[in-house]
Amino acid sequence: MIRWSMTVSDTAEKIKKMEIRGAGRIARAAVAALRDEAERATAPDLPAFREAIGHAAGLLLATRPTAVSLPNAVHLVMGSLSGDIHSVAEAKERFSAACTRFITRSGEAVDRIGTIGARHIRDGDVVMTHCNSETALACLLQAHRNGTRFEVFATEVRPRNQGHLTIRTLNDAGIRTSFIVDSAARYFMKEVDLVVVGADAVTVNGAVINKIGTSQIALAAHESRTSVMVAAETYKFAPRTILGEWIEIEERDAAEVLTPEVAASLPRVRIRNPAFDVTPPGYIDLIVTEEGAIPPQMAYLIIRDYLGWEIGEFALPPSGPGAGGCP
Ligand code: RI2
Repeated sequence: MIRWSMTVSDTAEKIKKMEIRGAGRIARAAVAALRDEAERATAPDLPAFREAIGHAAGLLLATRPTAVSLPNAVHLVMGSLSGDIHSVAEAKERFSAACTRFITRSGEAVDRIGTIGARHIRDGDVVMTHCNSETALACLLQAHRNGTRFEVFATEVRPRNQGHLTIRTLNDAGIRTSFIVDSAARYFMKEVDLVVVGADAVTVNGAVINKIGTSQIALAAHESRTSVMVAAETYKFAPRTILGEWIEIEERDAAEVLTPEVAASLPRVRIRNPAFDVTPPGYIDLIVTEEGAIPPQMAYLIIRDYLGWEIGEFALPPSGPGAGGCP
């Protein structure tokens, strides 16, 4: 089978420019690029191989700061290069297998979330979605395949208009859809039974970081007692938040919002363009993961039981007398 191979720098550039976008796709593309890089590598020995892959991983990690699927995926596959390895050939084999495993599992996770999430969509429901999440869409598409009759309100998603991708998918699947500007979300919320969105990151307290505007929609849903369901693979949960680290919210180029010419004519106006916002756990009813649906308050368990230690993002301090901790 011929596999399309892209260099790490090509992939990094495409992620930065959002030609490759969506938290899950970014993670899979980064891992696929690392796998290709490893297969092509001509490093003379193991330290040189590890260094080359580490450097490539660094380039990918520097592309977009918010979606933790990216560092989680990279750390997960980089873990396969630690421990006893005796040759470059063995390292390549282990690394390639780890990358393929991640890509396969990531795809399977989306399917399983679709199956579970679809069960929360009932006949006659009106569903609102925001941005373009393949995981959220998996729930809608599966519900449609199950024969559930429902309709969707999809937002435009300024400034990058990812809503256009969403309505294309919904249209092609034959799902009745209304396309609305972002600011119409509250106006229509009284007609909506369920909000379904994806996630770029989930913190230890169950807050969800997703496309800018998600928290306003969740607030409007909360006000009108509409349920909010988040579709998120376990590798979107952020172990580092256990250690008190914050998730950085990416602020993108002002040119996405106003053309440079218009911006230049408004010297006293500052353009702000955050790509994501934070929805507090109190506005979320359910997070559907491939391990099952959980209330946001259970985010810690997902990190502890399915993710954190495997990724190795946090090491427990050594135990025993005199070994760190409080005096
Ligand atoms: P899936 C996207 O970010 C959106 O915020 C979307 O909700 C989220 O990633 C999750 O997407 P962006 O890349 O992984 O458009 O579910 O900034 O596809």
